[in-house]
Amino acid sequence: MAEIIVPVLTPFNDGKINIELLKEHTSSLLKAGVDRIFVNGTTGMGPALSPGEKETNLKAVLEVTDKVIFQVGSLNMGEVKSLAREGKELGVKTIASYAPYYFTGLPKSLIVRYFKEICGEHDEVYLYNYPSAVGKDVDAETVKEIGCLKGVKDTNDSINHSLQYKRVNPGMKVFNGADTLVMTSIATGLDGTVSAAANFVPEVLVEIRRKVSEGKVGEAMKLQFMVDELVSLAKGYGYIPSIYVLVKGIRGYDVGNPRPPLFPLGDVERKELLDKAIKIMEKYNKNEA
Ligand code: ELE
Repeated sequence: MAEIIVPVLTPFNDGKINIELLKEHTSSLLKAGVDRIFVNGTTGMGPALSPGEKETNLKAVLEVTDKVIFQVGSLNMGEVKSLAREGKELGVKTIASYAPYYFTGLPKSLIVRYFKEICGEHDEVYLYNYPSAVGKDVDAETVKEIGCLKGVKDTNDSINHSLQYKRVNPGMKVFNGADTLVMTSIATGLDGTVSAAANFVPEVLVEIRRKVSEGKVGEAMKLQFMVDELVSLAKGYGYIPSIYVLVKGIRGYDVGNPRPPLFPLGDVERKELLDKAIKIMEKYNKNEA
Protein backbone atom coordinates (compact mmCIF):
# COMPACT_ATOMS: atom_id res chain seq x y z
CA MET A 1 0.00 0.00 0.00
CA ALA A 2 1.23 3.48 -0.86
CA GLU A 3 2.61 5.29 2.16
CA ILE A 4 1.51 8.68 3.41
CA ILE A 5 4.53 10.37 4.92
CA VAL A 6 4.31 13.66 6.78
CA PRO A 7 7.14 16.19 6.78
CA VAL A 8 6.36 17.18 10.33
CA LEU A 9 6.53 20.87 11.31
CA THR A 10 8.86 21.96 14.10
CA PRO A 11 6.98 23.70 16.93
CA PHE A 12 8.83 26.72 18.34
CA ASN A 13 8.08 28.88 21.33
CA ASP A 14 10.29 31.93 21.80
CA GLY A 15 12.71 30.52 19.23
CA LYS A 16 13.15 27.19 21.04
CA ILE A 17 11.81 23.81 19.97
CA ASN A 18 8.84 22.74 22.06
CA ILE A 19 9.47 19.02 22.42
CA GLU A 20 6.14 18.23 24.06
CA LEU A 21 4.16 19.88 21.26
CA LEU A 22 6.18 17.97 18.66
CA LYS A 23 5.45 14.68 20.41
CA GLU A 24 1.73 15.43 20.69
CA HIS A 25 1.50 16.46 17.04
CA THR A 26 3.38 13.33 15.96
CA SER A 27 1.04 11.06 17.95
CA SER A 28 -2.00 12.79 16.55
CA LEU A 29 -0.77 12.34 12.96
CA LEU A 30 -0.05 8.66 13.50
CA LYS A 31 -3.50 8.15 14.99
CA ALA A 32 -4.95 9.80 11.90
CA GLY A 33 -3.31 7.10 9.75
CA VAL A 34 -0.05 8.65 8.59
CA ASP A 35 2.61 5.96 8.01
CA ARG A 36 5.95 7.67 8.59
CA ILE A 37 7.32 10.93 9.96
CA PHE A 38 9.87 12.85 7.92
CA VAL A 39 11.90 14.85 10.44
CA ASN A 40 13.76 18.08 9.54
CA GLY A 41 12.24 18.44 6.09
CA THR A 42 11.35 21.72 4.47
CA THR A 43 8.15 22.11 6.48
CA GLY A 44 10.18 21.20 9.59
CA MET A 45 12.47 24.11 8.65
CA GLY A 46 15.39 21.67 8.27
CA PRO A 47 17.77 24.15 6.59
CA ALA A 48 17.18 26.62 9.45
CA LEU A 49 18.02 24.17 12.26
CA SER A 50 21.34 23.65 13.99
CA PRO A 51 22.71 20.08 14.14
CA GLY A 52 21.70 19.98 17.83
CA GLU A 53 18.15 21.01 16.95
CA LYS A 54 17.94 18.36 14.22
CA GLU A 55 18.90 15.82 16.84
CA THR A 56 16.41 17.23 19.34
CA ASN A 57 13.61 16.80 16.79
CA LEU A 58 14.69 13.25 16.04
CA LYS A 59 14.83 12.21 19.68
CA ALA A 60 11.42 13.74 20.39
CA VAL A 61 9.79 11.89 17.49
CA LEU A 62 11.59 8.64 18.42
CA GLU A 63 9.93 8.81 21.82
CA VAL A 64 6.63 8.40 19.98
CA THR A 65 7.49 6.14 17.03
CA ASP A 66 10.29 4.38 15.18
CA LYS A 67 8.59 5.05 11.84
CA VAL A 68 10.94 7.87 11.08
CA ILE A 69 12.94 9.29 8.20
CA PHE A 70 15.71 11.49 9.57
CA GLN A 71 16.75 14.32 7.22
CA VAL A 72 20.41 15.17 7.87
CA GLY A 73 21.43 17.43 4.96
CA SER A 74 23.45 20.61 5.36
CA LEU A 75 26.38 22.47 3.85
CA ASN A 76 28.84 20.97 6.32
CA MET A 77 29.81 17.42 5.37
CA GLY A 78 31.23 16.70 8.82
CA GLU A 79 27.91 17.60 10.45
CA VAL A 80 25.96 15.59 7.89
CA LYS A 81 28.03 12.48 8.55
CA SER A 82 27.90 12.87 12.28
CA LEU A 83 24.08 13.17 12.20
CA ALA A 84 23.93 10.12 9.93
CA ARG A 85 26.00 8.17 12.48
CA GLU A 86 23.85 9.47 15.32
CA GLY A 87 20.75 8.27 13.45
CA LYS A 88 22.28 4.83 13.08
CA GLU A 89 23.24 4.66 16.74
CA LEU A 90 19.70 5.59 17.73
CA GLY A 91 18.32 2.81 15.53
CA VAL A 92 16.76 5.02 12.85
CA LYS A 93 16.03 2.82 9.84
CA THR A 94 16.06 5.52 7.17
CA ILE A 95 17.90 8.79 6.77
CA ALA A 96 17.60 11.33 3.95
CA SER A 97 19.36 14.36 2.61
CA TYR A 98 18.84 17.10 0.12
CA ALA A 99 21.74 17.93 -2.17
CA PRO A 100 24.19 20.66 -1.11
CA TYR A 101 22.28 23.85 -1.94
CA TYR A 102 23.18 27.50 -2.58
CA PHE A 103 26.47 26.85 -4.38
CA THR A 104 25.93 27.07 -8.10
CA GLY A 105 27.79 25.17 -10.76
CA LEU A 106 28.73 22.15 -8.63
CA PRO A 107 29.76 19.39 -11.04
CA LYS A 108 27.73 16.20 -10.91
CA SER A 109 30.73 14.33 -9.55
CA LEU A 110 30.59 16.35 -6.31
CA ILE A 111 26.89 15.65 -5.83
CA VAL A 112 27.58 11.95 -6.40
CA ARG A 113 30.38 12.05 -3.86
CA TYR A 114 28.22 13.87 -1.26
CA PHE A 115 25.64 11.07 -1.31
CA LYS A 116 28.23 8.28 -1.42
CA GLU A 117 29.82 9.69 1.73
CA ILE A 118 26.44 9.63 3.50
CA CYS A 119 25.90 6.03 2.36
CA GLY A 120 29.21 5.23 4.07
CA GLU A 121 27.55 6.06 7.40
CA HIS A 122 24.11 4.45 7.08
CA ASP A 123 22.49 1.48 5.29
CA GLU A 124 19.29 3.14 4.16
CA VAL A 125 19.70 6.57 2.63
CA TYR A 126 17.02 8.42 0.66
CA LEU A 127 17.55 11.39 -1.60
CA TYR A 128 15.36 14.41 -0.93
CA ASN A 129 15.21 15.95 -4.38
CA TYR A 130 13.77 19.46 -4.41
CA PRO A 131 15.19 21.23 -7.47
CA SER A 132 13.16 24.44 -7.15
CA ALA A 133 14.50 25.06 -3.62
CA VAL A 134 17.94 23.49 -3.80
CA GLY A 135 18.85 24.82 -7.24
CA LYS A 136 19.88 21.47 -8.66
CA ASP A 137 18.09 18.39 -9.86
CA VAL A 138 19.51 15.06 -8.75
CA ASP A 139 17.76 13.12 -11.49
CA ALA A 140 17.25 9.39 -12.07
CA GLU A 141 20.48 8.97 -14.02
CA THR A 142 22.51 10.71 -11.28
CA VAL A 143 20.86 8.48 -8.70
CA LYS A 144 21.92 5.45 -10.74
CA GLU A 145 25.47 6.75 -10.73
CA ILE A 146 25.36 7.30 -6.95
CA GLY A 147 24.35 3.66 -6.76
CA CYS A 148 23.66 3.31 -3.02
CA LEU A 149 20.40 5.22 -2.48
CA LYS A 150 17.38 3.17 -1.38
CA GLY A 151 14.71 5.77 -2.00
CA VAL A 152 13.86 9.23 -3.20
CA LYS A 153 11.41 11.86 -2.17
CA ASP A 154 10.98 13.96 -5.28
CA THR A 155 9.36 17.33 -4.65
CA ASN A 156 8.48 18.00 -8.21
CA ASP A 157 5.38 19.00 -10.14
CA SER A 158 6.25 16.51 -12.85
CA ILE A 159 5.01 13.03 -12.03
CA ASN A 160 6.99 11.84 -15.02
CA HIS A 161 10.16 13.06 -13.33
CA SER A 162 9.29 10.94 -10.29
CA LEU A 163 8.40 7.91 -12.43
CA GLN A 164 11.74 8.18 -14.19
CA TYR A 165 13.49 7.14 -10.93
CA LYS A 166 11.49 3.89 -11.06
CA ARG A 167 12.24 3.33 -14.72
CA VAL A 168 15.96 3.78 -14.26
CA ASN A 169 16.26 2.34 -10.72
CA PRO A 170 13.53 -0.34 -10.45
CA GLY A 171 14.36 -1.46 -6.92
CA MET A 172 14.12 2.00 -5.48
CA LYS A 173 11.27 3.45 -3.37
CA VAL A 174 9.93 6.60 -4.93
CA PHE A 175 7.71 9.19 -3.27
CA ASN A 176 6.48 12.42 -4.80
CA GLY A 177 6.53 15.44 -2.47
CA ALA A 178 4.03 17.80 -4.11
CA ASP A 179 0.78 18.37 -2.21
CA THR A 180 -1.11 18.59 -5.49
CA LEU A 181 0.01 15.12 -6.62
CA VAL A 182 -1.04 12.97 -3.66
CA MET A 183 -3.76 11.19 -5.58
CA THR A 184 -1.66 10.94 -8.72
CA SER A 185 1.31 9.49 -6.83
CA ILE A 186 -0.86 6.81 -5.30
CA ALA A 187 -2.78 6.02 -8.48
CA THR A 188 0.33 5.75 -10.66
CA GLY A 189 1.88 3.15 -8.38
CA LEU A 190 4.62 5.20 -6.77
CA ASP A 191 5.48 4.14 -3.23
CA GLY A 192 3.56 7.04 -1.77
CA THR A 193 3.57 10.71 -0.99
CA VAL A 194 5.42 13.08 1.33
CA SER A 195 2.92 15.86 1.75
CA ALA A 196 3.13 18.94 3.95
CA ALA A 197 -0.68 19.05 3.91
CA ALA A 198 -0.62 15.86 5.98
CA ASN A 199 0.17 18.14 8.93
CA PHE A 200 -3.31 19.68 8.81
CA VAL A 201 -5.54 17.28 6.83
CA PRO A 202 -4.00 13.81 7.39
CA GLU A 203 -7.41 12.11 7.37
CA VAL A 204 -8.18 13.57 3.96
CA LEU A 205 -4.98 12.10 2.51
CA VAL A 206 -5.75 8.73 4.07
CA GLU A 207 -9.21 8.96 2.52
CA ILE A 208 -7.72 9.78 -0.90
CA ARG A 209 -5.65 6.61 -0.64
CA ARG A 210 -8.70 4.55 0.36
CA LYS A 211 -10.79 5.91 -2.52
CA VAL A 212 -8.04 5.15 -5.02
CA SER A 213 -7.70 1.59 -3.69
CA GLU A 214 -11.47 1.12 -4.09
CA GLY A 215 -11.28 2.39 -7.65
CA LYS A 216 -13.26 5.53 -6.78
CA VAL A 217 -10.85 7.78 -8.58
CA GLY A 218 -13.38 10.56 -9.23
CA GLU A 219 -14.09 10.87 -5.51
CA ALA A 220 -10.38 10.79 -4.73
CA MET A 221 -9.83 13.57 -7.24
CA LYS A 222 -12.45 15.73 -5.54
CA LEU A 223 -10.68 15.38 -2.23
CA GLN A 224 -7.39 16.15 -3.94
CA PHE A 225 -8.93 19.34 -5.33
CA MET A 226 -9.96 20.35 -1.81
CA VAL A 227 -6.37 19.88 -0.65
CA ASP A 228 -5.19 21.89 -3.66
CA GLU A 229 -7.49 24.79 -2.75
CA LEU A 230 -6.34 24.76 0.86
CA VAL A 231 -2.68 24.69 -0.16
CA SER A 232 -3.13 27.45 -2.69
CA LEU A 233 -4.92 29.59 -0.07
CA ALA A 234 -2.18 28.91 2.50
CA LYS A 235 0.58 29.76 0.03
CA GLY A 236 -0.90 33.25 -0.29
CA TYR A 237 -0.02 33.86 3.37
CA GLY A 238 3.32 32.02 3.28
CA TYR A 239 2.96 28.26 3.28
CA ILE A 240 5.01 27.16 6.26
CA PRO A 241 3.76 29.83 8.72
CA SER A 242 0.21 29.05 7.54
CA ILE A 243 0.57 25.37 8.34
CA TYR A 244 0.88 26.18 12.06
CA VAL A 245 -2.39 28.11 11.91
CA LEU A 246 -4.17 25.39 9.97
CA VAL A 247 -3.08 22.63 12.35
CA LYS A 248 -4.41 24.57 15.30
CA GLY A 249 -7.59 25.68 13.53
CA ILE A 250 -8.48 22.39 11.86
CA ARG A 251 -7.04 19.83 14.27
CA GLY A 252 -7.67 21.81 17.43
CA TYR A 253 -4.33 21.75 19.25
CA ASP A 254 -1.43 24.12 19.59
CA VAL A 255 1.79 23.50 17.65
CA GLY A 256 3.61 26.67 18.64
CA ASN A 257 5.01 28.96 15.96
CA PRO A 258 7.52 28.91 13.14
CA ARG A 259 10.81 30.71 13.76
CA PRO A 260 11.80 33.93 12.02
CA PRO A 261 12.70 34.55 9.28
CA LEU A 262 9.56 32.49 8.81
CA PHE A 263 7.58 34.99 10.88
CA PRO A 264 4.32 33.82 12.41
CA LEU A 265 1.12 35.22 10.92
CA GLY A 266 -0.54 38.17 12.65
CA ASP A 267 -3.97 37.85 14.29
CA VAL A 268 -5.89 39.33 11.37
CA GLU A 269 -4.19 37.06 8.83
CA ARG A 270 -4.72 34.04 11.06
CA LYS A 271 -8.42 34.65 11.30
CA GLU A 272 -8.79 35.37 7.60
CA LEU A 273 -6.83 32.25 6.60
CA LEU A 274 -8.79 30.02 8.91
CA ASP A 275 -12.20 31.42 7.94
CA LYS A 276 -11.40 30.87 4.27
CA ALA A 277 -9.99 27.38 4.91
CA ILE A 278 -13.13 26.35 6.79
CA LYS A 279 -15.31 27.65 3.96
CA ILE A 280 -13.34 25.56 1.46
CA MET A 281 -13.73 22.44 3.59
CA GLU A 282 -17.45 23.07 4.09
CA LYS A 283 -17.96 23.54 0.37
CA TYR A 284 -16.44 20.13 -0.35
CA ASN A 285 -18.16 18.44 2.58
CA LYS A 286 -21.52 19.69 1.32
CA ASN A 287 -20.60 18.43 -2.12
CA GLU A 288 -20.99 21.87 -3.62
CA ALA A 289 -17.61 21.82 -5.32
C1 ELE B 1 7.44 19.57 0.26
C2 ELE B 1 7.10 21.02 0.27
C3 ELE B 1 6.89 21.41 -1.16
C4 ELE B 1 7.07 18.91 1.50
C5 ELE B 1 8.94 18.75 3.20
C6 ELE B 1 8.16 18.16 2.09
O1 ELE B 1 8.45 19.71 3.80
O2 ELE B 1 10.02 18.24 3.51
O3 ELE B 1 5.55 24.60 -2.37
O4 ELE B 1 5.12 22.36 -3.41
O5 ELE B 1 7.42 23.33 -3.38
O6 ELE B 1 8.80 19.42 -0.10
O7 ELE B 1 5.96 21.28 1.02
O8 ELE B 1 6.32 22.65 -1.26
P1 ELE B 1 6.10 23.28 -2.71
O9 ELE B 1 8.41 17.06 1.68
